[in-house]
Amino acid sequence: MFSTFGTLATALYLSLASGQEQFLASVPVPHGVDAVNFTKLFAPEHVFKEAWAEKSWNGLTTFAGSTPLRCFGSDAETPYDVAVLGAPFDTATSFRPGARFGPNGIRQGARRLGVSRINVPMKIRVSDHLDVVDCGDVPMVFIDNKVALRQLELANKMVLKKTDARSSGGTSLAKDGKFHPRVLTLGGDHTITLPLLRGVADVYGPVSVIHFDSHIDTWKPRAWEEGPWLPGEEVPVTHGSYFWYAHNEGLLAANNSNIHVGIRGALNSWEDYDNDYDVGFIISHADELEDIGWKGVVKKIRDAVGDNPVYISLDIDVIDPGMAPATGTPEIGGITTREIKKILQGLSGLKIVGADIVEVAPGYDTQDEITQITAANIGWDILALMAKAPLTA
Ligand SMILES: [Mn+2]
Repeated sequence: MFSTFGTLATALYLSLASGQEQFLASVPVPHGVDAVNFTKLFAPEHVFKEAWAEKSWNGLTTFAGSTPLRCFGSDAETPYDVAVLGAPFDTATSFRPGARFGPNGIRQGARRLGVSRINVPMKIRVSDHLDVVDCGDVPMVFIDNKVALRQLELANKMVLKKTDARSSGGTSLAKDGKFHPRVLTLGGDHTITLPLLRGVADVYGPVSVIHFDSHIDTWKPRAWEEGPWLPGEEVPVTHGSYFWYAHNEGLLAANNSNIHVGIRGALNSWEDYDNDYDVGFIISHADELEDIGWKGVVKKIRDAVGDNPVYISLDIDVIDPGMAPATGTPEIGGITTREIKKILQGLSGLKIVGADIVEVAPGYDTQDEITQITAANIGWDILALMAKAPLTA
């Protein structure tokens, strides 16, 4: 009933707006509703609030129907618990670019989800616990990666230094003893995780990272002597080396308390794994799901991170390219969407201080937006995990 009503109302609204008032007379009015009510219902104070107006295909597309906010402008003082940030950046990628369009692709994939709808497997309604807002995309320049990553770092830190909307009481995990908002970032290529980790480590100290990916991303950058850069110049970070930098900056928790899940990418040498261990990770390979199942993988993750503050970083290429083809560096033999949901459910209770979903490149997606829908659902599940566990010590 609502959709017929909505379509009719839209036609009437448009006709009113264009001054074709005589059109009104020719349109049959649904019983009990007159034309005056239509214009009333379209008043700005109703448009984004009334149930009939919040159809998944109309209105302003934010992540899972979260509240749109000018977080760095006129709404900077508004409190909230979780900020969704878009990071439209793909100029440090090694193969197919396109992830700069990821944030809006993931929002598009999230149109049927809602922060105020019940996540059935997670058994929770996020909005009962958290005020989630969508801050839109952080401006990131495309001509200088250092500047772009710095822009994201500053935006993320601006959000993190705020006080949250619904402090849960108890002792905060944060070093300053206060409760701060959490950030769910929509990438963007994976390089963005470095500036984001700088933000959370600033607030909580070194964090345990649960890294879902088909690649380890801990590669040691080649020395400048081997590269094209000028003597003395810092070797630029890429979407394959940001964890190496994060470790060197002291952002990661101690060895063995960070974990890669879903790994299957090729290596240049077995020494890459020695280096990976030195950066602080243990590995759960994608094949392991066949041997120990999702429960075994969950156990391995929980054993690794313990009670530490946890940051989740998920490269969409962890999912099999049959289910998530739209990404820069696809690898076959990945995790299914059902498996990732079970693994995420298994992380219930962990203190998730922040998260990102990266490497979604909508240009390579199928017309039915399968990758964007997958990424969006993973983000929705991560919000559920945040809602389940307040950041108390
Ligand atoms: Mn990857």
